[in-house]
Amino acid sequence: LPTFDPLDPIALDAQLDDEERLIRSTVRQYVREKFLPVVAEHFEAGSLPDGIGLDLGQLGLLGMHLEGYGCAGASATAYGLTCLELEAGDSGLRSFCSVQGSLAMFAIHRWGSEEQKERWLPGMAAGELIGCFGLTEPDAGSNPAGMRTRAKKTDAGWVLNGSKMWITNGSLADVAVVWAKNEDGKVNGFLVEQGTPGFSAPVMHGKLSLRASVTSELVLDNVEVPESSRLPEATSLRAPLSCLNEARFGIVFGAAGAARACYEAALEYAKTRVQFDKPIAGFQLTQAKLVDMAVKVSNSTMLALHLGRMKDAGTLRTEQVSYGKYHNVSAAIDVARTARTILGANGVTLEYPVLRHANNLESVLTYEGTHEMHTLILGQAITGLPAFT
Ligand code: TGC
Ligand code: FAD
Repeated sequence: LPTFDPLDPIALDAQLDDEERLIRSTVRQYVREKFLPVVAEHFEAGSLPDGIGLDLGQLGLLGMHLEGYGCAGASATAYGLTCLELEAGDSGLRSFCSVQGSLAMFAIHRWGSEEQKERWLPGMAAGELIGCFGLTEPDAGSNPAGMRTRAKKTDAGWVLNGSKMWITNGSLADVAVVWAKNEDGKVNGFLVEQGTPGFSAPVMHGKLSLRASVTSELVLDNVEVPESSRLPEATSLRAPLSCLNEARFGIVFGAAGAARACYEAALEYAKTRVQFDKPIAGFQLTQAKLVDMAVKVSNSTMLALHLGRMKDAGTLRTEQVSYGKYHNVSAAIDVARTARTILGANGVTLEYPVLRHANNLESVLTYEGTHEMHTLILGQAITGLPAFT
């Protein structure tokens, strides 16, 4: 029999094919060599390392699950494993990749015109152009149907008015995918280029979570855009919600990565930290914590792989993506907080990754549909009774 691996107790690695292992190892190496040495200083400063977009573009990770237009055309599972490894680095790094590939690029790829795809996607896949996705507003978070941003048709095109909040990569973006209601109350999507008069993207400060990520407002004050900037295939809320589905899928894997990083840090620490003349890993209470973490990490990874296989087979439903986010983000928060206790006082510092991950995961619990929204999506699927209002 193969030997027991404490970092992979139910041998999930054997479930991956050679190509998946190669992508996984490439991303893991990038994160370990290039990103982890600098993440703490960026988390402290509230910034993102320069050149992240180009690095991820060179590795072929941006929009990697999309076909054509310079995208890699990889499997959903390979994309998921990429998210897992990126988020083992930091949720902010995975968020960068999710927003670029699953939200902004997917929106253009799925709902855009041929001209829009050719104009934007190759540069975005290369990381030379950055995108963001503006759905949430100050008064419309969980309920995007309540958005106030408006698009008014004119002879020359459209005029956009409103504001978006909590937009990842907003101030970095060359193009913002902005969702707005037209005069018929239907949701349309618009590609708003940086520098368009009346459009600004001020950075939001003061986050205690996802600090190694840029979060911005989007302000639209009589922004005039041509008809050619409207995503022609997007005619209802279904369009932005379909993009969320893609990003939520990546989070299912990503959360398992953050949890794995915390478990690994706690196991390593517990084996070397001596108190009462023996390593703290030798105490029953510590072992109970380590086992709980190992089981949660492995179960989350197994669930993510299962959903990845379903997505590749074309059978994955939106409720099942909610199931994954519901389980894996909660499990990751439990693991991160338990890991924090094992590291004692060291656990509250940036020397170790555990509190950084625990804090990040508070955002992950809230964005891409709060834990409560996914509870209600599953509640409706299970009972047939909607309980949103
Ligand atoms: P509802 O009537 O249920 O649906 C409207 C239309 O959309 C379709 N639909 C979906 N399609 C694809 N994927 C999904 N997940 C979908 N959910 C719904 C639905 O079939 C319907 O289609 P059609 O053709 O019949 O019109 O809409 P509702 O207004 O009742 O809303 C339901 C609810 C509450 C589940 C939805 O509003 C929701 O998911 N709210 C949460 C909002 C949210 O997740 N926001 C995230 C913003 S982006 C972000 O957070 C980025 S974080 C950065 C990062 O990812 O790293
Ligand atoms: P609210 O919707 O006001 O919810 C507040 C609380 O009420 C939550 O606990 C919620 O679950 C609960 N609640 C609401 N309705 C119900 C109900 N019917 N039943 C029970 N409980 C309910 N958005 C984007 O569009 N693009 C981005 O790139 C983006 N990036 C983000 C990055 C970060 C770091 C963060 C923190 C957020 C980001 N968001 C982004 C916004 C995110 O999607 C929203 O914060 C999220 O959808 C929740 O909206 P809200 O914060 O307005 O909370």
